Amino acid sequence: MAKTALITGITGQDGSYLAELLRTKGYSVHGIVRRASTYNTERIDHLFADDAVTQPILHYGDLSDGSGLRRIIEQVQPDEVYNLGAQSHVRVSFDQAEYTADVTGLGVLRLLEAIRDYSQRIGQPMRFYQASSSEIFGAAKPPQSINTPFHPRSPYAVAKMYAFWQTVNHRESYGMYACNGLLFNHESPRRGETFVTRKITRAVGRIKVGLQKQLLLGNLDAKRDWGHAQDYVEAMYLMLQQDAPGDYVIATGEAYSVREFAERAFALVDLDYRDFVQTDPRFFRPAEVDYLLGDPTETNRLLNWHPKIGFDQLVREMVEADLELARQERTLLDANHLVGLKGIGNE
Ligand code: NAP
Ligand code: G4F
Repeated sequence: MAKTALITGITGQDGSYLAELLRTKGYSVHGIVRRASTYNTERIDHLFADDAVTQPILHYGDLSDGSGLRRIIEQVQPDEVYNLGAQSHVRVSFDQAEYTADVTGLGVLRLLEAIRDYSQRIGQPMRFYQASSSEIFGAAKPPQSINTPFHPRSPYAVAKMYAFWQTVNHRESYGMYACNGLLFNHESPRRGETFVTRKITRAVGRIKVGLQKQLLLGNLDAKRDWGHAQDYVEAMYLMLQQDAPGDYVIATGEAYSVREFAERAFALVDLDYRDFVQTDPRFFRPAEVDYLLGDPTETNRLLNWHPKIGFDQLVREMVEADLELARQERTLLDANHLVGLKGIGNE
């Protein structure tokens, strides 16, 4: 029998790659999409070009709407639930702290309780994956492993920490198969354009074709352990295929600064980042996470998971995709079609 998976956040970067992966494994994939005034399925539209049998089935829902989540769980009866939905931007969480706590924190409790009640009622266990984050390590000294104490530094990180412990608590209290994946930063050409890597590679493409003159950034010295989202969704899947549930750190074990990312990205199109990048106080955060470097040794052993795509390949893939996008924008502009910059300006 084919397994059924339900993905919250299917329209996001990770949700789109996970939906692709689960399809290749023969799953029937369902996804929760929040209602917006414009279409927000751009990252998964290609999945609807294929055979109708393998297309994901989408449901309107929202992590702030517990009764809607319960209804979807009862309709879909999934074997596995992947909770990837969140207000996921750290900088924005300082502006929308209460909303972030509601969706990124409480949303997990709503989902866990819906699963608990329905599983108990029909006697069918469901496996649960929580998209936890390296952000909850925050100010903790690197390298961070599963044994490192948490020290969150933003409303987002505090909400993810709450969600982490709710997931552990449902495992310990009710025997649920519930896992936390503490994923370090992972990127791709599908990364949201207001996260720093994509902000850089979008600018590289646009500057190269003459659509942008400079790039304003915040803290260039922050360091992150950057992997590729395609590798990381494989780890999510593996976590739900083990004999027992657990919590896992997913990382590459290598860290680079924002400055190093920018340097390499600009160099790939024969430009010097110092000619274009300027710092702007708008992009600094009230509290910064200076240095995230994961120790994935335990995970490598337990899940036999190893990332395949390294830092250089990641930067190259993102730059190439965004250069192509910028060329398309250039063509549109030359044909008198408007090309607008997105974002509200402090992300
Ligand atoms: P993303 O691209 O920002 O996607 C977030 C998803 O959540 C989108 O589908 C979004 O829908 C959905 N969403 C937002 N608010 C929602 C709500 N109120 N109800 C239901 N869905 C909602 O994030 P990502 O990079 O794929 O990350 C996936 C998950 O992993 C997130 O929980 C994130 O916090 C976590 N995480 C990410 C990283 C990373 O480096 N990427 C690392 C650690 C943890 P729209 O498309 O409509 O906006
Ligand atoms: O790309 P970022 O916005 O990602 P951040 O804050 O590390 O969060 C991401 O990774 C987390 C995992 O650790 C996820 F949980 C979370 O959902 C998200 O996916 O910023 C990375 C670094 C920060 O130190 C930031 O201060 O880049 C620095 N930075 C410098 N200038 C900038 C900018 N970040 C952004 N977004 N924009 C800038 O102009």
